[in-house]
Amino acid sequence: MNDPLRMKRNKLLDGTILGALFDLDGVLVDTAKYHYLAWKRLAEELGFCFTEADNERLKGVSRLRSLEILLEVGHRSMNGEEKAAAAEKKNAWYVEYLSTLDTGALLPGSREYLEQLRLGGIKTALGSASKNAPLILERLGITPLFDAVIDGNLVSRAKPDPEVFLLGAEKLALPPGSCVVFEDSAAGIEAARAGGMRAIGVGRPENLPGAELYINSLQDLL
Ligand code: B16
Ligand code: MG
Repeated sequence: MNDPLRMKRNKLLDGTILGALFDLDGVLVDTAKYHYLAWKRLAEELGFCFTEADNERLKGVSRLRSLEILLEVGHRSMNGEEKAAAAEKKNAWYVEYLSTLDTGALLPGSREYLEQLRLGGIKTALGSASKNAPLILERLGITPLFDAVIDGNLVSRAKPDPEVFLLGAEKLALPPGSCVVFEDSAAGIEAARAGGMRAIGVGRPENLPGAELYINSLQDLL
């Protein structure tokens, strides 16, 4: 059958790929809604509205940069100390919301695709900006499906810098050129390419320039 996605999937796992690196939020799990609830609560406390559309700008962005975008939206400013306190407050709320997180938050096909890759001998790593990534993986019961976990605690340069993915490839003991990255943010696709890796966009081509293949979710690759 002439199924273009199936043909691309076969081309993707053509034997040259030895490692797969996954972004977390937006690829494996939908935590954006919890981030949104916590940022909205902070905005309300500061006396302005923060919409879901505004929240789109925070996806894949570091915690501190997210706060700066939120302050831009509300036309507010803070000094460094105030920013640190506000980011900590938001994180405490976010972690509180995560306590309700369960396997239902996994995006379609996440667990199955990770399992399938590992059965096929492909190593897996997480490459996320989130400092809460280990907690989220634990809550979802998918920690054992990763050979390496690189998160916001281990990197100093945010995507589109390739640091997070290069470190992932290094931890997997693989050359970057033998790795593929799954990402839902434009900065993440750019980071993968800058690191010399193949890049698969989870989302629409117009939002994720530079990927070699676009999928709605990992379910498409099963
Ligand atoms: P935290 P990803 C990112 O995760 C989120 O998309 C982004 O909204 C968040 O600000 C960032 O992690 C930092 O998260 O506050 O938990 O350290 O897409 O890189 O997996
Ligand atoms: Mg993401």
